[in-house]
Amino acid sequence: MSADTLLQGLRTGLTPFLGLPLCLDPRPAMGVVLGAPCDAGVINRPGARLGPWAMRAASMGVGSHPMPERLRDGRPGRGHPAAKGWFDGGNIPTLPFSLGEALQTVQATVGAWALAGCRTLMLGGDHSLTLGALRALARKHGPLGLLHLDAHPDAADGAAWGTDIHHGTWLRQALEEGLLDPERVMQAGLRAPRFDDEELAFLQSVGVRMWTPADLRDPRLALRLKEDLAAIGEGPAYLSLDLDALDPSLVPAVAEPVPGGLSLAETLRLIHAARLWPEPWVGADLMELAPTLDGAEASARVAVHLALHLLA
Ligand SMILES: [Mn+2]
Repeated sequence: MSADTLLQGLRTGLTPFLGLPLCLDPRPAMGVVLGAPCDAGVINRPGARLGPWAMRAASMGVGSHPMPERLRDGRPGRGHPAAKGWFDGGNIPTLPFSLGEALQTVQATVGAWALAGCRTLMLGGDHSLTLGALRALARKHGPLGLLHLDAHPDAADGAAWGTDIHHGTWLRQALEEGLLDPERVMQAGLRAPRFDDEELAFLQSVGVRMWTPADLRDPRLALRLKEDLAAIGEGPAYLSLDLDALDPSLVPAVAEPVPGGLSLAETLRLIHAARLWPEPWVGADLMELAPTLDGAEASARVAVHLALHLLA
């Protein structure tokens, strides 16, 4: 399948994500991958509007499903996501100039696919766009659980920049709009230096489960970690990955890299915890890849690797 994908990409010059069949109109299926090419919500280093193209290009011919984590466990491969009913739905037609309009377009597009019964994997785009997807999916499923991997809490008070919505506020918005079940929200990878601690106090006050890299690595907290990860999936849940959760030595091409991040193995362990949930996640995203900052396609390759595990 991956050889076909590579040949098809060479022949056509088109590179749908992982070689999935392209389908621009919502239809009943297992799921759809949607690009979200907007970075109007970025504070410092822009470029994430080009993320969907970079991830599609980096996905050409890499293979269709992950190597089993351990060859000795004898489990067979899980097959190509196309065979399980995944499509590439193209890009959400966000315009680059207005974040408000982009959020409405994301909500409408994700909502239309969700209405057709599809799970959605969004390729960002900056992290503010997650709010549009959550608005769409909470309308269908009710308040969602959220596993949020990020260096930053993304729950700033909008007053600091004079706007309620940017890539550092979407989680607060989602909580205040009732899109999430706060007791089923978990953040992992938090480590960004603080301007103040109001944001952390807010998250603690609503019951969000917060994990720094050091906490994740503390063996005394292993049971607690397992319990928290399980709790997120006790109802419909969303999985949101800011690529800056990973260490910048691995993923430098993000808007706000922060040293001391997660390894690939740590990130995969968190993603794999979702496999133990009673129901598969209803939506997921990979946000903040800014390919203009990438060298040797390294960050985009990591994003594709994570996507393969999300779809496995
Ligand atoms: Mn983020």
